[in-house]
Amino acid sequence: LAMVRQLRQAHEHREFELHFQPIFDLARGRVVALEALLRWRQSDGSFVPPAQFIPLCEESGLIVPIGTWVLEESARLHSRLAAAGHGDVAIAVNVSAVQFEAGMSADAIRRLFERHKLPAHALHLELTESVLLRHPEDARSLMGALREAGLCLSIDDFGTGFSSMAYLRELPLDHLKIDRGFVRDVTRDSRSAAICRAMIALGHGLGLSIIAEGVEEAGQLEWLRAHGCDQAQGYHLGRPMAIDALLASMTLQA
Ligand code: G
Ligand code: G
Ligand code: MN
Ligand code: NA
Repeated sequence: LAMVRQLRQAHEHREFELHFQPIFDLARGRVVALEALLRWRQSDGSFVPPAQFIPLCEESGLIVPIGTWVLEESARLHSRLAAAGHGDVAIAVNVSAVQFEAGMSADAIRRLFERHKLPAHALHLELTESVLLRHPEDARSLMGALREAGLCLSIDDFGTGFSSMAYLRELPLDHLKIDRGFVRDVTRDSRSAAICRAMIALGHGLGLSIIAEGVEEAGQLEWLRAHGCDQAQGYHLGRPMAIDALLASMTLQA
């Protein structure tokens, strides 16, 4: 496929970059994490969105070396954050199922933390439900080992896949991310509100902190804060940005 060849070249020629979206703690009103989002830069300066190339990276296996690069780059940027006085801000990295199964090991993560002198919890992994369901026993033992190596683990897009209460009970997790589809109508639709309330209660009952995605309106933010949601991200709070722009905005806030 021509597109796969282009993607391999893009990786070799370092045409991928990471943008970062802030995640806010709602009680303290400050940035506690940045979600790293892969972007493919074109020669005219525009970006191809991930929805258009990540599925192909997964099918071709290219997501494994690209994902390794994303982790390395995130670790490097965490050191920059620390140097700018924001070492307590974590970087959250998306990991797809193929990459989790073929490209992740606790040893590699331990070496990454050592190489970059990262403090524990400097990096979060965002896993989707598909990661957990294909080989639940393997997933559970790898997650335990990764967590011991210093990572925090989140379930991404919670509620959109084949959610199972069994895996929530069994798996070592730190955060649950409420999918933006439930947040969108939370102030207008009693069913969305019921689901968000239930997810917050469920997560808290299991000792997890809850992150709401896709907050686009002040009213959604107020609802989430009033209902005990811990953290939030979305266009209302901050768009994904290149690291230099983001560091400048964080410095202005401080
Ligand atoms: O940035 P955007 O909303 O267009 O991202 C679309 C999708 O691409 C999201 O589901 C996100 O999780 C995924 N994605 C973004 N960056 C990465 C990455 O570095 N690795 C993987 N595996 N998925 C990513
Ligand atoms: O699947 P995942 O949750 O990783 O997807 C993250 C994607 O959501 C990113 O590509 C980001 O661009 C997008 N995103 C972030 N905030 C918002 C928002 O407020 N509204 C919408 N529609 N998308 C958002
Ligand atoms: Mn995510
Ligand atoms: Na999500």
